Amino acid sequence: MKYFNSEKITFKSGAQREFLWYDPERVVQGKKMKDHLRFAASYWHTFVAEGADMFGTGVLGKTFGGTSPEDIYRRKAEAAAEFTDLLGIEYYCFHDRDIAPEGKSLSETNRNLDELSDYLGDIMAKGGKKLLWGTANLFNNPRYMHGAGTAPSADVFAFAAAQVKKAIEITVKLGGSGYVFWGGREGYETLLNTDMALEQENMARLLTMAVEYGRRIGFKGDFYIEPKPKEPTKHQYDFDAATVIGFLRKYDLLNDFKLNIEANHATLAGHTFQHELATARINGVFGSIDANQGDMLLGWDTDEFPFDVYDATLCMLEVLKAGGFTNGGLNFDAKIRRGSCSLEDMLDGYILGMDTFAHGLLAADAIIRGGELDDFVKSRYDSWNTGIGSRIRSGEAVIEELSDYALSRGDVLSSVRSARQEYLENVVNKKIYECK
Ligand code: XUL
Ligand code: CO
Repeated sequence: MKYFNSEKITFKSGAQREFLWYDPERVVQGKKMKDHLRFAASYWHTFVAEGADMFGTGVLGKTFGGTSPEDIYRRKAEAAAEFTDLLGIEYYCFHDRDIAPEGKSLSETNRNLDELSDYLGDIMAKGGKKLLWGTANLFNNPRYMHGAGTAPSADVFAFAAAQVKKAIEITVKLGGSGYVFWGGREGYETLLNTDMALEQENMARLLTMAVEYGRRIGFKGDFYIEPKPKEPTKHQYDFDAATVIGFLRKYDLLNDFKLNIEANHATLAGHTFQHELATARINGVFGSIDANQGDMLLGWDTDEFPFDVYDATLCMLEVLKAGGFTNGGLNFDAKIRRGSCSLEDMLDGYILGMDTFAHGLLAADAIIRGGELDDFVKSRYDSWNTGIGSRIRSGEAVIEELSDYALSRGDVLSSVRSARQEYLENVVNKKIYECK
């Protein structure tokens, strides 16, 4: 069965659809490009969402010719296998509800999930595709209108826990290397009706139970939290990387979780993508990435396919500095615009994103090899390696000593050097322009 009208997409093939930068077998820093980038297809945007928005219904059917729910979900799985094959993408990610329909009861839903995940797992494994991560959709169904792990109702919390348990089982069954928590409705609209302390404690309880269960049934991959500051709630508890790290530390979960950083969520939080990645890296919790980009003129999560090579370069610089992905990868949590209403437009979207990140990887590699940025940062902080700087760092210096030092030293303005931002920005541009 063929769902997409396209030939296989390869590097500089001269065909109508080709990669200009993504050359999977090309070796960069001793590793193949495909292994640096570990691209994944997001099941929800690619094989489920039909382009509905607040003002209109779907414009691009995703039943793939199926008629009954069972048939439709099987065809989605077949389409996923074909689509990832056409692009040479090795990984995929899903929510439980993306891959099987909800039944009339939780047990019927779980049965649907068992059957359809078997079908999906087999068909993907046959094509050599691997599950990057699974997750539970704890935000769509009306029962979660006030949250799931942070719901005011203990019954809703228990239902969410049951869903997480099952989603972890499916992830393990399909050999997933990660499990994501994105707090869909874990936040609040107004504090007038909210016990923020209890809600956050309960969230920590759910995460603790999930980790304990996952490890007990043999999950060896990484658990991730995906920060996002707002939307759908006015305030999401997992606001940004720093907030999540503080939360994990408070509830003694820092060793159990890494972060899944999403570009558009970073910008919604008022940060750059690079900032969020660097925060994760320096705190030892860099894990995986949801690759997309937002529209700076809009205040919501537009989930566009990334075309900003500059941002992708700084992202890949962080990834390389973090030592690369282990269990994580670049998941395209991205959708084509509603006006792009053919299935093949999705191929163009992925090509756009994959080429952008391939270019970013090459530019980041060139920045590292050139060494200008590293050298500059090193020399900018060189006063910390000798004299008073090293005494402060080692903890030997007390505040009286610093006072005596400052009094004897006189004005320190002469030790202040230029930050040379524009020089460094020129270096980055040059690497982006020159890399091939
Ligand atoms: C929503 C979002 C999700 C998560 C998975 O903004 O990013 O799709 O990645 O639940
Ligand atoms: Co995401």
